[in-house]
Amino acid sequence: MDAKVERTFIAIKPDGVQRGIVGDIIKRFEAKGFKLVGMKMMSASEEHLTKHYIDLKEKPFFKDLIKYMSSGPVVAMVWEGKGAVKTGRVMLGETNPANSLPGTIRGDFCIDVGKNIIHGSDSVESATKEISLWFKDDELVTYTSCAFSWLY
Ligand code: DAT
Ligand code: MG
Repeated sequence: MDAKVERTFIAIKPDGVQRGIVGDIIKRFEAKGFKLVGMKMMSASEEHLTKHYIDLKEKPFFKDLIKYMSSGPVVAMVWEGKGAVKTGRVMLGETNPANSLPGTIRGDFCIDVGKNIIHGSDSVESATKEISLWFKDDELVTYTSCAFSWLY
């Protein structure tokens, strides 16, 4: 695969939506140079979220996590670009906002691990799985960004 078309799944969690941080988050990914190829707002079911977080099923916080994630709408997105998965994680900060540096999304906008406002895929493999769980093929858009030749 061409490195420039690596894709990551990013979701603004219900607290990020309720607190009005959607625009700030999108702005950071746009400003970085990543290309938005899919976006939708939806209320995710517990069943859907259980599939998304299946690897954490045995964790003591799993039930609360599903309750929190299904407590309101989320904004699901797919961002594309060179190193989108790894760089996306760097932009998010650490899982626990207390360990996230200022300048990262979690470092700048939230306090508690149970309300950490944003999800980002942790590997190219999980990104592929998550994108196919959250988006149908025809919900992802193919287009050429006019910024492309100024970024690469
Ligand atoms: P990340 O979202 O950084 O990929 P993860 O996949 O390990 O982190 O966990 C998914 C979410 O579960 C995380 O964003 C917040 C919640 N979570 C993780 N560890 C937790 C903990 N120790 N207590 C409460 N919630 C936790
Ligand atoms: Mg994770």
